[in-house]
Amino acid sequence: MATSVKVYGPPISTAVSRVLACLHEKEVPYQLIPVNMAKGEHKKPEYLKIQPFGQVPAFEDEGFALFESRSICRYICEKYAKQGNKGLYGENPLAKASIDQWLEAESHSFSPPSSVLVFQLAFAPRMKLKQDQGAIRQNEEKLKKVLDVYEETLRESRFLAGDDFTLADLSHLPNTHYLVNSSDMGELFTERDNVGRWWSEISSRESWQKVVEMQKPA
Ligand SMILES: N[C@@H](CCC(=O)N[C@@H](CS)C(=O)NCC(=O)O)C(=O)O
Repeated sequence: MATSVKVYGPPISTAVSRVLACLHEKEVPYQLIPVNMAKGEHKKPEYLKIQPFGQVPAFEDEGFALFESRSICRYICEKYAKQGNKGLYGENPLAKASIDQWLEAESHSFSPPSSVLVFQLAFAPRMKLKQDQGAIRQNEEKLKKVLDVYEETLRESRFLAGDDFTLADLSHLPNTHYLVNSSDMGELFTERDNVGRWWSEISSRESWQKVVEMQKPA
């Protein structure tokens, strides 16, 4: 059995929750280390030693530190290849390339507009910040175009990288969760037949539902 890895940061952070969902899929035991962002703990010199950009998550395994949630997920899948969901990061070069392709699409096409919308619609009201209506409109249009591509892909296959749930799908859970459950943009997903079916399937996985539980206020 694996030794316990460490994840630094709050589960409500989208990037932290991506890593937690991956650890659950891979059945890797972990220790969650709180980082009080309201008190600026993520900008303190001690923390910057493991995450030099002063962001969450940071991750440690065997005394070795990593940052960037998608890289951490890839590492978890490679290191713990033989346990949990064995196909999460593919089992041959072509499967991995297809998953990587969609991980890159998530990071470069889906995440930029969806992250702005998550911040503006889900977090700004909680933080009592004024919403930027121009940014909301602009990024809604960008996200619609991305989701039109997803709709066509998901018409042909059950998941983004084929017939199995993979890291490519998992990486979309955090932002989509906030947009569907804490904003009025949920219909962007649910009104598209195949994106809606895909969302309903990936969000009901036990690995993600555990993260959702962790996000609820104590
Ligand atoms: N690309 C990074 C993004 C990390 C990130 O943006 N984290 C946010 C929380 S979701 C954060 O730490 N924000 C505080 C800050 O940037 O000061 C990753 O995927 O790990």
